[in-house]
Amino acid sequence: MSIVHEVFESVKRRDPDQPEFHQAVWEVLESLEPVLAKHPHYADVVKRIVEPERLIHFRVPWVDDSGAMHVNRGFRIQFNGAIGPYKGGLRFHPSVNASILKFLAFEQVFKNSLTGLAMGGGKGGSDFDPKGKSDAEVMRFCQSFMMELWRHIGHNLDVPAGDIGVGGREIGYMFGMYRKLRNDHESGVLTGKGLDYGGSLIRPEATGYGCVYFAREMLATKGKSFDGATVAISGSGNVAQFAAEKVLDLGGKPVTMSDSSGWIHVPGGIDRAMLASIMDLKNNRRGRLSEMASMDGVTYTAAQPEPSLNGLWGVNVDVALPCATQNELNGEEAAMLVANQVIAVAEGANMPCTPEAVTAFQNAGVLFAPGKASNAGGVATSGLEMSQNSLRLSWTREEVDERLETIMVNIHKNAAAAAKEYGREGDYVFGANVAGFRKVADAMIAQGIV
Ligand code: NDP
Ligand code: 2IT
Repeated sequence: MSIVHEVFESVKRRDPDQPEFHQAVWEVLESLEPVLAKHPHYADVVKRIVEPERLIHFRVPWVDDSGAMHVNRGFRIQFNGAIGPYKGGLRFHPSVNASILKFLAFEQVFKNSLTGLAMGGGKGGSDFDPKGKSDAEVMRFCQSFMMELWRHIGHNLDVPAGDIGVGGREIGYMFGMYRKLRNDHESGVLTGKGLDYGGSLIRPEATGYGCVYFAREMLATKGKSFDGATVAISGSGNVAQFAAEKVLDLGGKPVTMSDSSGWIHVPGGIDRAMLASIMDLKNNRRGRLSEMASMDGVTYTAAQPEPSLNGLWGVNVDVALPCATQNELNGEEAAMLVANQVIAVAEGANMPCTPEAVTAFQNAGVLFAPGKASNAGGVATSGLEMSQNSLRLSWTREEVDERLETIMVNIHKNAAAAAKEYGREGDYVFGANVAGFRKVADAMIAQGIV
């Protein structure tokens, strides 16, 4: 049995109940087979790289507005710190468990390496559901979460940020409690902060903008662009909103968005005014997309339980940007996009396409960007926020955006070059895995067996 198969079998044997983690690990290991054939000295690294350095699991008790007590689970996975402090978001969603957070933390290791910045990989979160909770309940939950997490993080140790269910509001509450417990204004301990207390301009926009910059680079390799292109976007949260904004900036036409209850189709295109009302609905009123159903030019379709296919992926578009959650686009849905001659698919979310979907796109010659490359703009700009915190300076919007764009262009270039080096031209999955792996692996070898 080859080393990668041996390692994969041991991952499955040790944690048989972690399917998302297996999926993320296999996607990387599969790419490493030809690398190990050429560089056998990486074998020991591969055995170590699939095991988190540290996994923290804690109780998060909190009291709701009626006085009733609830207990949630809190986690932080410090997966790999070889090239920098652990870095990665916190997710608050009822589906959160060790498998999902280990998959996310594992992906983060390679993603952060691709940014070229000194950041290791981590992820955390809770099975807490912020939906329908009052601000005061969210605040008490965040405070309780931080009452344990604070002892495990620090600006040189581990720097959390947002992810699903964690945005500016939650980061603010967590930063406040961290500052109180530490008695220290350690601004670099969290990223995604408000602008008044150490946040960076462009961090809210960065993941969506970065995804579109990456897709633009892929399209350019085929002489295409966003100008006049129709674009299917899923999700309507942080990543989806700013992906839509950048598509508009580049002359494209976003025609869909979704939440977990359903999706909207706007054949005439979601324009800036409609996007502004979606942002207000989601970020301020915390409502549902179904509220858009009565608007002119909008068709709303309620989500159907699986195995129904998501009709959003049946809309005829040039580009698809899945920006909601893992495994939201399966092989059959990919076949619908292929049948409509989609040109490019760039993952704004983490692992939104199932392995069958990825294979369908690649077999059809569709340009396909894996999330660890195309959504790296968020964490890259978190890295820029950390730099500004260390400098005690704030860069302008233009300066941060320019650095973000340069980073995305470089990730595209490096992933394409690594693919080409192994005769896999145009295979961004392979290229991103190999380019991300090499830096971490070389750092791990240099630091000895630790
Ligand atoms: P938000 O919480 O802001 O938005 C999430 C969106 O996805 C919402 O529209 C939500 O709908 C939808 N969604 C979430 N879970 C499900 C589900 N199980 N089924 C259907 N729809 C779902 O999160 P973000 O926009 O920040 O994150 C979206 C994706 O991007 C995630 O995969 C995240 O890991 C990834 N990502 C985020 C980065 C960031 O900087 N924020 C950086 C890189 C990647 P509803 O409100 O109904 O739940
Ligand atoms: O998945 C991700 O890259 C994020 N949620 C962002 C992490 C970060 O530290 O900004």
